[in-house]
Amino acid sequence: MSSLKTTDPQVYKFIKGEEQRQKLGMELIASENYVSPSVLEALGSVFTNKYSEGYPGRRYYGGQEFTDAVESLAIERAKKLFRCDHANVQPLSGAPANIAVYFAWLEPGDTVLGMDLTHGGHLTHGSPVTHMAKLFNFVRYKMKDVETGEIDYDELRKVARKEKPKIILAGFSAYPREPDYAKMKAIADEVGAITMADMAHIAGLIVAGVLKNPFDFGFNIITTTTHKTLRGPRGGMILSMGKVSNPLKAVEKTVENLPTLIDRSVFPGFQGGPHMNNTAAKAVAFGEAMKPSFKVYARQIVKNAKAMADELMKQGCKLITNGTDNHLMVMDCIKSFGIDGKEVEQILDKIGITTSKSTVPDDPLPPFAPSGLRLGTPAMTTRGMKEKHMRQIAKWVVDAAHERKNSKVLKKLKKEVVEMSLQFPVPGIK
Ligand code: DSN
Repeated sequence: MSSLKTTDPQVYKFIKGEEQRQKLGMELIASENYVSPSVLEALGSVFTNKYSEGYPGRRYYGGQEFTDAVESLAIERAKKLFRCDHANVQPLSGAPANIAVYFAWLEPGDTVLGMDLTHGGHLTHGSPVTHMAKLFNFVRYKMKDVETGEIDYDELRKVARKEKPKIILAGFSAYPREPDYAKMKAIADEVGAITMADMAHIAGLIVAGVLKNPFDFGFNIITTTTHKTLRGPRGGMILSMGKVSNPLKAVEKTVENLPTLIDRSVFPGFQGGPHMNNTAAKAVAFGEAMKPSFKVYARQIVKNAKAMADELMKQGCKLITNGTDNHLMVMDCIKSFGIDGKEVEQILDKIGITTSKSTVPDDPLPPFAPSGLRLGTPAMTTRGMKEKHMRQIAKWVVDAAHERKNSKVLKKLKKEVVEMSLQFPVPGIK
């Protein structure tokens, strides 16, 4: 960064500071990861200079020889990874991807049936604070048993029959188990809804074959972010099944036409020019996810999460659903330590372990200081850590929470965290 260092030392200093933070600390935020140096190079490439409104072969600007090629490559790789008919790689992130789907299929006032936010659903699945909640009617399902994580499919069917949703939405940002996609699809068929899976958190685990692919159960649409377990640049993507046709021509609203409806919803319906440096970086990340080593990585993420969950429970912590089948776990901090998730997050910040507070099912506490804490293993697995390291991290989490008033102990824990972090380099950081 010799140019930046000279021209803008302030920004240079912040980037270097962030590099140090990432290098010396441990990243347990379940939705974060470290991209490869190749993804970073594509992100920092001259593709950032280019406007490419439209789709490959059908753009509103000239000079698209290489942008067309790179977007087509990203699309082909995404389709192969998820085994689907169509991929739109232009959504700027997960929220725009979800919103584009709603606008592709719904009319104002239509109903979507999704998971309750405190049970693991996501803000963009119709939280009352979102703009989407003003336009569409979002209704909810929950877990039947928070001890096992089993979704209440009877209730889901009851609500679906009553509310007649146009979309049944599977997908979560804080749910440690796997849903029964077949049951959801059957209920959707009963009430004439399409099925959408927001797989942002687990996309990497799906393409690696570690978790089930909703398309194998007849789902119509998958939305996802491209960072998180997929380990690409920050961005979004919509995958779908159906007939692919010219996105610049209007089509009838049918299930068969979903790919075209989605394309038209993303552009010109919702977004302007796609970020082509991001598209290039997505193509690189998808290429990486096709390699056999990615399968090994994804399997290790889950092994690590299970080890961390097991150790936390051995140390007396209460986890929602008593464990995990994926990359994340949610700890009830009130039950585990008698303090809320915000406080535990702040204590862990002091020792160099980064986490994110989280609600627990039907949380009586507010979202900014909720009862829970979410932890995940994708990032530390990228750095090469294995089960024994996860157990050690779990012990540090518990020690820090118990010894929160003892600054001497916290200082000692931070030193240990830094020492172990330095043994596991962050890709792209020297
Ligand atoms: N903000 C992401 C997460 O942390 O789960 C989801 O959008």
